[in-house]
Amino acid sequence: MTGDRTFPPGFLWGAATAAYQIEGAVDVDGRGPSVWDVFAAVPGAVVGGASGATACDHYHRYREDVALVRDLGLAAYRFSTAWPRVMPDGRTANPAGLAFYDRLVDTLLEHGIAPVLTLYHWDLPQSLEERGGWLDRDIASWFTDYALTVHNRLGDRVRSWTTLNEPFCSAFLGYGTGEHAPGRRCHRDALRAAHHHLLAHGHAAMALRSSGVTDLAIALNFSPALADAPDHHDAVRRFDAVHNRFFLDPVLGLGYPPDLLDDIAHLDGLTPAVQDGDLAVIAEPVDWIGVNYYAPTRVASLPDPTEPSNCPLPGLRGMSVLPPRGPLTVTGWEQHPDSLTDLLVHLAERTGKPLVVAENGSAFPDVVDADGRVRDHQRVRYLAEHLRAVHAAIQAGADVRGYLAWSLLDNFEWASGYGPRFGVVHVDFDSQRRVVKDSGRFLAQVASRNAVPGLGDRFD
Ligand code: IFM
Repeated sequence: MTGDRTFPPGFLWGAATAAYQIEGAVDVDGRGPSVWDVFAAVPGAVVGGASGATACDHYHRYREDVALVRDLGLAAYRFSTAWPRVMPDGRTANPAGLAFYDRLVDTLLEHGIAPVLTLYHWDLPQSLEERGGWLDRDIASWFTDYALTVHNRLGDRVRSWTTLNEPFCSAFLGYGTGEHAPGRRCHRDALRAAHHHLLAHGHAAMALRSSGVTDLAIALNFSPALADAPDHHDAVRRFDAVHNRFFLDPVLGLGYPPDLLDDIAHLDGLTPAVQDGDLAVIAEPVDWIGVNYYAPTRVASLPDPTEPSNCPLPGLRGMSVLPPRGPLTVTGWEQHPDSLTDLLVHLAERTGKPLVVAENGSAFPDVVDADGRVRDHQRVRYLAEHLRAVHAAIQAGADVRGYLAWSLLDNFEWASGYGPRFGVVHVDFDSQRRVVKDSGRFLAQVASRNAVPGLGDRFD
């Protein structure tokens, strides 16, 4: 096509999922309960009273799902292992649980698909939550033992290891706002939980390194703050500190940002949790940063810098979060691909590390047409625009090595249940029938040509 934007040779194309969102089989082969099983059973916690009990039944249908990845021509598949499947009580290995990931990895490799393994995508074993969960500092060693157990079993075949996915969500939404499992609502605790996530990352990263891992990452969710005028600069700074730099800077060896520590000092939550030597552990170098990007956040400063924010993140004051601007996705997120370009360019400069877009995607109201096709034009457009944005970042010098679309399958979208569909493959949750959407065909075409069509080019 005339306006093709070609990616560097070897650019990694793939799709991503997470265990609790797709596996189902929550009480099969010895899996123990996770915080999400317990949270989803609380009335009102999840839209429609839904849970991941069945989800996409991927536990039983993984061969079919891997075949889909192959049919899409994707070279990589990012998935997470479920801690409560591997260690039902969080501490004791379950051979049947490990055997599932053995089968999954072997099937991926049989099809020539590179496994990109994430160790933690929010499904903490409930028994560990009952011992304090992410509020207990010992979780750093519990997580490290789990990481080594998985690595001992799969390390001969899995090259790419990611410790945590989006600790922002499991700490702040799980322990601060209560929107996610375990549903606690205390900002002081959320800060402590966040530090323990990073500490667990650092300890596990060191242990994995010692075990020979040479492809190690953490996946962070970034939301760039946008303001209409320069006099709202302080709102941008405050939001960026809590949402983005809180997690990135310690991983880079920069410690917690001083301005963040000032902003959250009144909560007295973070500093008491940090012990001597912690920041050195968290600074264990990673090989790449997983960049999860969906949307920016619009912000404005408040005249009184001590006034509480309407955004319930720990410590946010003196600023407000403004409504997103259309066109929006089903989850109400603004579509703003330029923010992805800016983010990647900024992260490349700030981190000096290779980047992989480990998640990016959109939910729209998909319909299976009478002819069996899902014409999800809005998602095709979102994908095309965001891929052009990634390409623009590469052109501007960012070392972006891959793009893993969120998600391979429609799945359990946490507190939103099964409403928002993020998949490039449609799932009928009654029949478990999979249908590749037009967006899946589009992604396949992009992957096979290693190029995204230009603005004027049509995709049919
Ligand atoms: O579904 C989630 C995923 O688990 C983590 N990142 C954002 C996605 C969409 O909300």
